Amino acid sequence: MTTQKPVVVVTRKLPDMTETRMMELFDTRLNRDDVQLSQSEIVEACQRADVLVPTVTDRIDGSVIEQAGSQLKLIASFGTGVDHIDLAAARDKGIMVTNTPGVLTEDTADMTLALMLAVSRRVAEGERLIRAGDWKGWGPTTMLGHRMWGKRLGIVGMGRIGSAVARRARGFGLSIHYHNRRRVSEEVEKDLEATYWESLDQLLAHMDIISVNCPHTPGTFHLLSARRLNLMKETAIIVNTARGEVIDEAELTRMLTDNRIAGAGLDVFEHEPAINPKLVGLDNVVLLPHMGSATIEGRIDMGDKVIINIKTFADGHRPPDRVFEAML
Ligand code: 8YV
Repeated sequence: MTTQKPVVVVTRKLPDMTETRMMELFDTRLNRDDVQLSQSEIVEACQRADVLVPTVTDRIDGSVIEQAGSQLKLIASFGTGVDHIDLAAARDKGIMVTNTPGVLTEDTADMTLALMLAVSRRVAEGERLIRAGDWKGWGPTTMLGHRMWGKRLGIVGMGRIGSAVARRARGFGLSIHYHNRRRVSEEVEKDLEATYWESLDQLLAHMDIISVNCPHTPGTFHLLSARRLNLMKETAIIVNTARGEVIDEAELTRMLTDNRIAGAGLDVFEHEPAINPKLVGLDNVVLLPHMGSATIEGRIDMGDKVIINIKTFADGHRPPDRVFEAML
């Protein structure tokens, strides 16, 4: 570090409590207006910061890292996903990267279940009907959705969030199936009453609900490719609270339009904040603006994690949430 108190540049407005503590501990530069930084402003921030605190909305690519000043030693990201950061470039330049895992698990799992329910039981559609003034009253065959109880849930990515989804889903009477790069321990499988499917193709072909809960990495980009999506049952629904890039969104949109799949609940998109206009016109889709982890409690916990990571680093210790080690 170049100064006693590290220069910490925060790219977005964080909770007041987090910002106040950061101002006390560090030489902190805030973005009070919350206007998203341009690429050149991000580069400029990297030229004066000892520590950069970006979010998912900032693209910290190879070019940004290359132009960063030699004083930049830590990127303490506010969020769990790190697909907005060129990790290899950061590592090559000796810049440590930390994130905020664990504290948004339960909130994201809650939102996953909310989307499953919303799509299965047509919650958003019913709400739209009332607001449009079109509700003519109860009818025995109107607004019929599908029962969740007794159906098969296929979780793609059985990490922290996938497991939290499984725990909740048991309570809704779903049987739990999963695919993961590595099979989880027998103990965890037993605890979650989860069945492992080595073949993702087979999992997709046999489930009623698919939940995407894996991170976006070069290896999971379009993991749910056009070919794989087309293996799903026509009656199946898919929910994504992970990253839009994991699904071939164009093909998913075509399938939803042609009723080759029953519905989708999407909290994340391939080209955020742009949304495929065709998705917006579909009734069998519930769309949310990337709010899976958006709780006040979660954001404060994320802020605490960022502060701990910076403080331990500034004090010459190894911050707890080092991304490179976690990836090994
Ligand atoms: C966060 C997320 O809100 O942490 C993540 O990976 O996707 C979000 O839920 C966002 O990343 C904040 O930067």
